[in-house]
Amino acid sequence: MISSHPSPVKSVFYPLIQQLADAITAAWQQHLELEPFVLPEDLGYIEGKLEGERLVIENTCYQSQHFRKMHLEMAKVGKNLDILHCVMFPRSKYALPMFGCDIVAGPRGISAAIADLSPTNAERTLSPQYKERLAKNHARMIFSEPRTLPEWGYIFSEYCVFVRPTSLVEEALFLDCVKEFLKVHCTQAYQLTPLSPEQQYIHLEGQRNYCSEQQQNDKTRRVLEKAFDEQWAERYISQVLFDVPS
Ligand code: BLA
Repeated sequence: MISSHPSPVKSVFYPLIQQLADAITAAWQQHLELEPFVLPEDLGYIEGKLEGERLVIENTCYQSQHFRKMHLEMAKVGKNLDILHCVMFPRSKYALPMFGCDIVAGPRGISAAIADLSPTNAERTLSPQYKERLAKNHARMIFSEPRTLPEWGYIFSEYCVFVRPTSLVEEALFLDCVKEFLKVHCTQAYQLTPLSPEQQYIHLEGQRNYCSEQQQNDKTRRVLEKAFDEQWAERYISQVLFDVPS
């Protein structure tokens, strides 16, 4: 059973997930001029149910001068799994990296917290302006349980943080990291001038590659397939989570 309609009641999420969601929307509102972005077929609020597990997805989506789509998703799978997923897709007119963040929390705390500003240019590197500001931030990002990226993780930058936070102090440090990424990203956007069509093509290719690699994440797919079905999961991954820009 799948239904999509306006959210009747707001779900209660793992505290760091709620704090991150609030910080992300606050940064967007503070730095950018937001316009609504309408998701395909009203996928704003979704409920699925299979094997007695209820999956609820709450989507928030905007666009702005620099970003084609800014997507924040909060999902609840049964009582045991809370997920935050966020991607900012730049307009190809601007030489901007992709902001991405994913948090997976269970009853025993957070198993995965990842955040990055991932390059989309041919060299797969961030600009010196980003590097300078992110290097300072990265030096503070010391966690007791860093995690190893999967094979497709080459899409991320050297400033990617992928950890299992083991205390409230580490959760707060991760929150701080995401806030800094967003501040750097949103303020840098205003420094840029539009690219030539040839350069735009290169950045678009970079985005396409990012999305097609992210689509290979079996862990995301499995959760969605279990709560809905294979076809629905494929459509949601390729059209909502990581739609490849045309
Ligand atoms: C991992 N993502 C995961 C995991 C789950 C999900 C269950 C495994 C957790 C773990 O290994 O501890 C599930 N994530 C979801 C679901 C959604 C979601 C169901 O977003 C959406 C409904 N993933 C992203 C983004 C990034 C990302 C934007 O969506 C990075 C910027 C990364 N998630 C990511 C990575 C892993 C992961 C790298 C670990 C994959 C691995 O270890 O193989």
